Amino acid sequence: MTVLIKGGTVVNADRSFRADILCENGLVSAIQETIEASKNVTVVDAGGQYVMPGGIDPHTHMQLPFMGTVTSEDFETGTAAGLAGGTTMIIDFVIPGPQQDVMEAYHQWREWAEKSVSDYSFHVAITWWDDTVNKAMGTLVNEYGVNSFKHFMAYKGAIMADDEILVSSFTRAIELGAIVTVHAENGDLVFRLQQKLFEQGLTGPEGHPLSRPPQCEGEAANRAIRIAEVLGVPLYVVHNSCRQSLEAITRARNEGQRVFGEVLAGHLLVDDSVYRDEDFEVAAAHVMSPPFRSKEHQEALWHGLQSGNLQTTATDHCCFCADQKAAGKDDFRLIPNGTAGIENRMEVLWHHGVGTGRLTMNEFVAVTSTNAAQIFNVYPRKGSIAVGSDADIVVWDPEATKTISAKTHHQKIDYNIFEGMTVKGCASHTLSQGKVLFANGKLDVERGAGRHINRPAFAPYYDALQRQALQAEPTPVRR
Ligand code: DUC
Ligand code: ZN
Ligand code: ZN
Repeated sequence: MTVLIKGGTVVNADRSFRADILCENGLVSAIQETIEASKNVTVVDAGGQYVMPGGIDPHTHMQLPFMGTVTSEDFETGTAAGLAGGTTMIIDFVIPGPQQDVMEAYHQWREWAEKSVSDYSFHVAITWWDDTVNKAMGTLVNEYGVNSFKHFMAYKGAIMADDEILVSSFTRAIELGAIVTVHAENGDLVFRLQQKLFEQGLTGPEGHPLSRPPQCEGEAANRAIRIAEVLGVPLYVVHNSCRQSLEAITRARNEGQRVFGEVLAGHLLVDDSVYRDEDFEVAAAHVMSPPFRSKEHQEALWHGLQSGNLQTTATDHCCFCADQKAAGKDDFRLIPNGTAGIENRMEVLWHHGVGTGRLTMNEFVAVTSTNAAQIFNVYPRKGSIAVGSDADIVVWDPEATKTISAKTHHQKIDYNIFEGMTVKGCASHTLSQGKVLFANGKLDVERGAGRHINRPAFAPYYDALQRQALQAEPTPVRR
């Protein structure tokens, strides 16, 4: 399929310019002020619209077995919903169970993802440690295009990584040229607070945020940052929800440390009053970790994004329907954690970010696509409209308005955390691999058309290796 996107303004992270774009064989083949349409070319009229790199959501959980159930959204429906909102690539997570063989888990997730309709890649979680895990990390980096490893500092008794695991895994990541990521919440504290609140009779979803205060997140973020600092490994902190973790990241960045921070669209726009809703279904629908926070935290997160101390936006798309959330009717600790958002991330960010003047259009592209591509090493194949890049493109209509609702969204979940929000600016067309898969409200996708995207290792971290060598061979004091 050859597609010509005509009449639009190209918006990349670094600049905007008027140009037509030709897409052939899945790639951008030409960008010129005017390209004439030849025969057999599909023309997308982008007059009055912006043409931007397709969104990259670096944090999703499709088809995740979690808390006794499996998310309602799988890789096919989830990537399709992403396309409807302008997102053309996800980075999902392989999460081995405690003691599960890491390679076995990896192959299982790869098989599940084969039905994706757009491109995908995987972070791999390190949930336990022994020599086989150490070896698997090497195999994943050297043979399977994995360059990022995730660590859950919460979920005690399940997938939590304690400090010993963090130190082992971070050390291995340095040798391999991989980046490490953390879900930063102090799992021991959360466990203790959950127990205490439940014993005090607080069994409903309002207990969820109380059991996971911002201090738990700030402590864990700071701990991971300091461990990463000592070992010299680059660190990416996922879903920062509060001032405390943002401050830890900002401090470290000011000290010259290579630390990156992600923020979810939900954490920017939904506040913690939802947990006090009298309808259990509504309150439970918002149970995710870390929880939604007060407006003061939201404001801090916007500032983090504006200042560049937070570089990426994601969704933690992790869908559970009301019947699944009901597992925690009498005990908030059993409500499966997760909310949706892949379809709405870009439009709510545009409306509340670009529409309010908090972000420029170029910054919008940076935080929805380019920065993730650079941090996770798929740039400029992804995250840029350039000759030779993948033709993953969103045509953005800045004048279109839409009211978000679970009744009309494509996400496979019966609730939308942005329900009733009217946004101005949304995707009119989304192209993946040079094919128009979403146009004017309609999806036209092919199961299995998505590809696994290899992400090569980074250049060796020489300074970290040197520092380690110095630590390994300290100079004794002559006495
Ligand atoms: N948080 C969630 O809300 N769901 C999945 C995993 C996570 O960390
Ligand atoms: Zn998480
Ligand atoms: Zn997550």
